[in-house]
Amino acid sequence: MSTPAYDNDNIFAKILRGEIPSHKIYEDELTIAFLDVMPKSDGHALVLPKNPSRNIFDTAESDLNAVIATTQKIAKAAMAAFGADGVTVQQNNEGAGGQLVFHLHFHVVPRYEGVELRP
Ligand code: DGP
Repeated sequence: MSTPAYDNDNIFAKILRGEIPSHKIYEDELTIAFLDVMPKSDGHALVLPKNPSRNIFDTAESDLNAVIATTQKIAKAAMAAFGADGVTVQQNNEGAGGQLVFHLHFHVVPRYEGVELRP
């Protein structure tokens, strides 16, 4: 299997370059997190490596390690900040895997007892 090349014009690349706005909630040397514009629950956030990678198939292990460490921080913060009862972490790869934006990202979706996710 060969992974298509990284597209510098994807929407998250533009957010990383500051060309379009986002509601940023966390940033460090290697990663960034911001709120999803189509949240499936209150506090739905996305965690990305700053370095370009399309998805799990082409990302460097160092970026993957950094992004999962940040995902843990954001998941814990969601519990505290939003009073969530749990958190779903999701990561989609390629169109068939549900990926719409082709810069690697993890969804951090706070969950609330008795509340269904939005479509
Ligand atoms: P995925 O299907 O895993 O590629 O999820 C892409 C997510 O990106 C989807 O939940 C909606 C979100 N999204 C799309 N465009 C934007 C945008 O311009 N800003 C933000 N913050 N999120 C976006």
